[in-house]
Amino acid sequence: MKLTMVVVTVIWAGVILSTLQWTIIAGGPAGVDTGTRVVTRCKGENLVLTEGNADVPSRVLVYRNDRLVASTFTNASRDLQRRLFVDAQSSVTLRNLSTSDLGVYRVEVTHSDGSSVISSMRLVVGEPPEITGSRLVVVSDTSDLSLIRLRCGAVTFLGFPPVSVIWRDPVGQLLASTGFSEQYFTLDLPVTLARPGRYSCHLDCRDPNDCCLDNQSPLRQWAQIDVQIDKMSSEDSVPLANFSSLVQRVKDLETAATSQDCGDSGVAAMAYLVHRQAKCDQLESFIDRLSAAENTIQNILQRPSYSGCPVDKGYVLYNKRCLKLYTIKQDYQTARRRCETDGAHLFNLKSRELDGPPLLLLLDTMGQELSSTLGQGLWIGADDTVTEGHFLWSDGTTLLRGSPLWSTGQPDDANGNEDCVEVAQPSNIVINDFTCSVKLGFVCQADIEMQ
Ligand SMILES: [Ca+2]
Ligand SMILES: [Ca+2]
Repeated sequence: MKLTMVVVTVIWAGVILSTLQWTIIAGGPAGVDTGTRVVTRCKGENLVLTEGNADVPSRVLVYRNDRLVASTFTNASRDLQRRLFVDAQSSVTLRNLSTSDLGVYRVEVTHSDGSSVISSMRLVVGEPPEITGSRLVVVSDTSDLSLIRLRCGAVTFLGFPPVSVIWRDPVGQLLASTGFSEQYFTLDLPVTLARPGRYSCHLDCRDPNDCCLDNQSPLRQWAQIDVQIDKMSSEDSVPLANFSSLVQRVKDLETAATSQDCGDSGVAAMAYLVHRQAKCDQLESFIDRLSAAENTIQNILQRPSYSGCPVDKGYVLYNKRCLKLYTIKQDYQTARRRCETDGAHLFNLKSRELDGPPLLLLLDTMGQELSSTLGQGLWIGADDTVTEGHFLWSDGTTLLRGSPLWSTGQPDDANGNEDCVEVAQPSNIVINDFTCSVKLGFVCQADIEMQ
């Protein structure tokens, strides 16, 4: 499933990176083909293939995948019947789009003066996701003592472009899903890091270009679950939710232990003493557990929050890294300043093992992938602009020339003009020194406090 998602998002990345506009350039008598543009619409929408012009009599031919499907003189037939219209003003409209409509459309408009315009577009038809029931549900799975797994779904079809699920923790921090299996997006919370309280999930479809989902769709609503966290794992653990009932229990035991209910006979007195001893032992055990529960509560109250990830600026926590991807390409210095405006810095990718997975998760979530070509990667926060050959990370620490992160033969300071560092993924994640003035996408990182 993961592989399928990656493949689909890669295709989609290609689509959104293409110009969505439909460019027409009037040509000479022979006509000019202006190249194929990609246009995306959602299923059920209408698409104007060409605007008409009532003032200039013209003849229109419409082709799909090089087959003539309609013209000024003939109505569309077969699957395009009563949906593809060429009207008297020579405008061409395709209504109520279905997924089978995707393909390359070419429209040839020949005017009465002999001039003509040829334009073509590749139509991509998006589809909304589908779920079981009318809205998302979220459930928790605590079968693993060290991990709370929240599951959000059930998504029977991810849609195209595929949606993902984003999570909100009890303090409003946004978290990316950590997986997807059996129709559910998952969020794994290590018990030691999780916060008790309300977690929510919803389909991550903030940009209308990202998925085909109506703004009013109930699928957009947050699904919520209250998570209680039991910090103790032994058999004597005391769920915090039971804290008040535990206090009551101790009070009851104290009352019982101090009551003076001596029987008349020796046997009764002995039975009373045994019973009382048992009660006292039980009381002690409960007091121990009560004090352990108090300590746990203190620890939770004193725990520093992993605050500082500026959610309001679009940063999201990926595996303990607070990151944001900028797809609009900038030269290195502009990218650096952009991050700084956010109170962040260019991403310090110091460890392939620790920083690589959050980077790939960020890209996957954004429907992007890391370029396999050096020179087309993403700017990260390292450069040798101060002293040639001495690379520094944006936090001032040294990036060694012998670091295993470098691609083979790098850094090479090609043409004596490569002082900034990009990340790419020919097979493994690698870094390369590159020309700072080249415009690349980039990743910003905000420093956050983890416990
Ligand atoms: Ca250099
Ligand atoms: Ca280089």
